[in-house]
Amino acid sequence: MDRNLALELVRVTEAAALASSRWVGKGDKMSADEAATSAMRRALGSMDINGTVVIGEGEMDEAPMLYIGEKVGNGNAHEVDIAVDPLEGTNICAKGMSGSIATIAIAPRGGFLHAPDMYMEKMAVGPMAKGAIDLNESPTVNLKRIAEAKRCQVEDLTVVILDRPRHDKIVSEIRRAGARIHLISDGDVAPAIAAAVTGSGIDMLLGIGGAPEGVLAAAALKCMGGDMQGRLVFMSKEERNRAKDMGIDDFDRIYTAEDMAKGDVFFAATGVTSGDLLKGVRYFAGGAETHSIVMRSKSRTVRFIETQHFFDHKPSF
Ligand code: VTB
Repeated sequence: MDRNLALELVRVTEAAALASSRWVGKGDKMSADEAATSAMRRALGSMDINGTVVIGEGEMDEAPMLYIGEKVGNGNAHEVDIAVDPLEGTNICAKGMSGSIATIAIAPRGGFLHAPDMYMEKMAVGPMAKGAIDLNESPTVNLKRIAEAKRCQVEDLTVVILDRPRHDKIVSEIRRAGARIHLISDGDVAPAIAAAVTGSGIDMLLGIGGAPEGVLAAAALKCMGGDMQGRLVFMSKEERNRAKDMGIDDFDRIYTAEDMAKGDVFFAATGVTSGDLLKGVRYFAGGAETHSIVMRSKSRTVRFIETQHFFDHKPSF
């Protein structure tokens, strides 16, 4: 795929971030998500791709735009899978809390795991700990292996976990093991990526979150040479049946980043509210500044891009 797709992807996430950032702290997560989704859909329309949304805003009858199966792009050239979360962390945005981002990833057709909208048990680390993780082992064992791989002490490690009752047991175990914990209210894609950014202060994402968000994180970690494992968590027979309908038959399978994002993968994200990975949108008279990350698995190139937008010369957000 054309390497310039990466820079076009930043335009897509910048548009979504600029549109949704007008809703920061307004207490209206639906409007924030709609703003991000329509801006992303508009920006995708001019891309030189023949894209099919495989991770999106929901099924066709649930979402007006960027629904699973929707065709996006101008239809030229590359036939690709598209995975989007136009506003990852709608609650965070609506409350003006940290860590909401606009995200997109593309892969060759058939490259993404078509994760159903259900939970996934996730473990994500950066390149230094690649090969050291195993979802079949306890958090204590994994922390020891990660510390050994990163040539540090367990006590030096920081683990990001969604602040949910389902994580009480692993939180207690991690505290007993001696590692530090950063509990987040929402948004586990950005911290998973931050685990692969040297100096981020984050070493691992652990716990149960959304499976679609897991595929997006896997795409990013593949681009960065990080490591990730995911295992679907079925909360009902209906969810098992839905997964089966999507071609998933091994319900206990551990998916690696490569399993979830195959081929030449691109990933981009733009900060909406500042967090562990990216700065949020900051306004100035007549414009705004955005902070994005964009990368490609083939080159392993990771770019952080600060962009100044001047609304007199482009659509205002
Ligand atoms: C997870 C997480 C997401 O929503 O899906 C979470 O992966 C929902 O978890 O990043 P609960 O059902 O326990 O609320 C996010 O935090 C935001 O979409």
